Amino acid sequence: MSDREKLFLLLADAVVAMKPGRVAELARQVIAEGISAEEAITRGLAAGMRRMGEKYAAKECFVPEVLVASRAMYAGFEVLRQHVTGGPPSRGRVILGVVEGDLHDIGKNIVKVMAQAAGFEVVDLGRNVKPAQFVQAAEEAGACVVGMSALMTTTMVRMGGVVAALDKAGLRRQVKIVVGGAPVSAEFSRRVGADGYAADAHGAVLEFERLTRQ
Ligand code: B1M
Repeated sequence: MSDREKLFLLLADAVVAMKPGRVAELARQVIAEGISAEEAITRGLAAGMRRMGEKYAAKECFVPEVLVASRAMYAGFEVLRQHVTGGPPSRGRVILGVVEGDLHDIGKNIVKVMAQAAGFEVVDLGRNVKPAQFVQAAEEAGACVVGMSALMTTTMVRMGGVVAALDKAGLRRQVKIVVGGAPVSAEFSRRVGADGYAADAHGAVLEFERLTRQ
């Protein structure tokens, strides 16, 4: 295993161990060693959070621990986000939000940082976002992409409503729609009429790039 791979693993381990100080220290080491901040976010911080999610699903930990781990992840984020290399000045505006009824925003926040790193301007609507808010933001910002996140099977169904609202507002031609979040799949994205889907934050940015190139 190379030194950088080891560092990514240590970062993920420190997130799982819920140690913000250690995560921040390792993030500073990433920068000092000239390693890509984007890669450290995806393969270190996000990987650690994914492991926490799996531990939770296996009943090896509880929600408070997942939240403390997310605080550790954000400690690393704060260090790394200043070092993510931007793409060209602006590749366009992306509206991001977690759909109505859903308060899970950790994954969406990772997508946000990765999109900003790639040169997109992000308008972050936060969580529990109603269809009308997506429409208003897309109109006001002249957005090229609307990205939606959902973490629950009960809320992912709201994505179709947002697609319909954008359509009704006459924005569907100019705005590409990308969906994601743990229960969402490529098949589901097609069913709700989205243009793109990604399983992780890196994939989300690739989708934004693909769809804005067309
Ligand atoms: Co809750 N929760 N939660 N939760 N929570 C889940 C999602 C759940 C699967 C746990 C379980 O039961 N096994 C379950 C949903 C079940 C279902 O589908 N129906 C669940 C539930 C039921 C609930 C409550 C109802 C619990 C209750 O109160 N009884 C409640 C609902 C609140 C609400 O939303 N209305 C609730 C509350 C919470 C907390 C507030 C305590 C907290 C959220 C804190 C926060 O986000 N600020 C929380 C947490 C932490 C979780 C788990 C443990 C972890 C989620 C997470 O952050 N993962 C989760 C269990 C699990 O995942 N196994 C669970 C890490 C994150 C980095 O991954 O968000 O998937 P993720 O993001 C990834 C990809 O999905 C992708 O990229 C990201 C980074 O690579 N991605 C995109 C995400 N968005 C994207 C958008 C894109 C593209 C890719 O394009 C635009």
